[in-house]
Amino acid sequence: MMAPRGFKRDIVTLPEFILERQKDFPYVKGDLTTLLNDIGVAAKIVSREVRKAGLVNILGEMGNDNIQGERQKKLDVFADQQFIAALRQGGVACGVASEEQDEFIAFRDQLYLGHPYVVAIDPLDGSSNIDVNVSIGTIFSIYQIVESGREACLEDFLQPGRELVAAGYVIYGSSTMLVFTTGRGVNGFTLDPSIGEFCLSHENIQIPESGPFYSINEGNLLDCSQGIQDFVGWCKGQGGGKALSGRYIGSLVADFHRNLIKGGIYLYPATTKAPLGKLRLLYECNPLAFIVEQAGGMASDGYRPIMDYQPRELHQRVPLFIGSPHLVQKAMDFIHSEVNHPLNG
Ligand code: FDP
Repeated sequence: MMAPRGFKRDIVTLPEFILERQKDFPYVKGDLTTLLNDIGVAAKIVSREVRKAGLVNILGEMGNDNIQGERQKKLDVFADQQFIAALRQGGVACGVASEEQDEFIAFRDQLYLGHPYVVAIDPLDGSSNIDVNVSIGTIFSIYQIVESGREACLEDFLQPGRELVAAGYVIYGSSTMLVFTTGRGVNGFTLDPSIGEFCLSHENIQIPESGPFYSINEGNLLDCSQGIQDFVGWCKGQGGGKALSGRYIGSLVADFHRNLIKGGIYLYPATTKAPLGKLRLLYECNPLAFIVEQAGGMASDGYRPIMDYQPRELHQRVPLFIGSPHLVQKAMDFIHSEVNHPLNG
């Protein structure tokens, strides 16, 4: 139906936005559009469950451990199932790797052969915060398969971040937001519960060059290298500079989102107990690195860009320094100035 003359609606929904941008990707004939919409629908279903979690007594542990050795919460399992089902039903992805699953899943039905995408997903990040009503999130990344016309295999998932076609996250916070990039800037959509649609609310997000926040689990600091300890000291104003504010929610998506909008750095460095840090390259670091670079920021392991890693395994971990370029560079300067670091020899 035509809109009346002179009438201009002031909202743009996620499907409208994606459709409008489809012309940026003529080679995929709308498949990416379908895929992003499928993720958007699953996100709405998960958001609905997160919102009523306390009411329907869905909270609590399921009793089994995932591959990371963490206790799975019921909502993790629910979110995992929802996203996998949405991707399978959508018929555009030929496989999915989930942080909650040991192995990737290849959709083997004939229907999926020839479909060009695989998806890596962390269905519910920050799960230790579920029971205490703190923001949690979903992180997703989309790759084209390496060789078309066959079923998904491991090499399709083990591609460097530079090969990402799209990545995004959903934050279930004071409102539910979906933020994504297809390599042409970063846009954010807020779920309007009254119409059940993600509406464009943050167009072309740019991270500030520097910012007021540093985010680290300081409980680990004494297990970190001297360079990291010195950098955190610098963040606190040691050396005479202005102190930053410490903010650490303990939900990566929420900490990342705040710093993306307001400026800051999030770091999860190597520690003596976790020499590769805690966060996963495929499910967490690569997608957020793609987003932050698209927004003008930086993501590094302290030495090289996260996006340049050649992944070796699905659940690989990597140290992460991500956020405003000035602050990430500063962290790297401290790390590089450390004399006894094994990589500085
Ligand atoms: P969680 O274990 O609750 O799922 O990678 C997962 C993650 O949360 C991140 O969301 C979060 O930033 C980090 O771990 C918190 O780890 P610490 O408790 O070690 O700080």
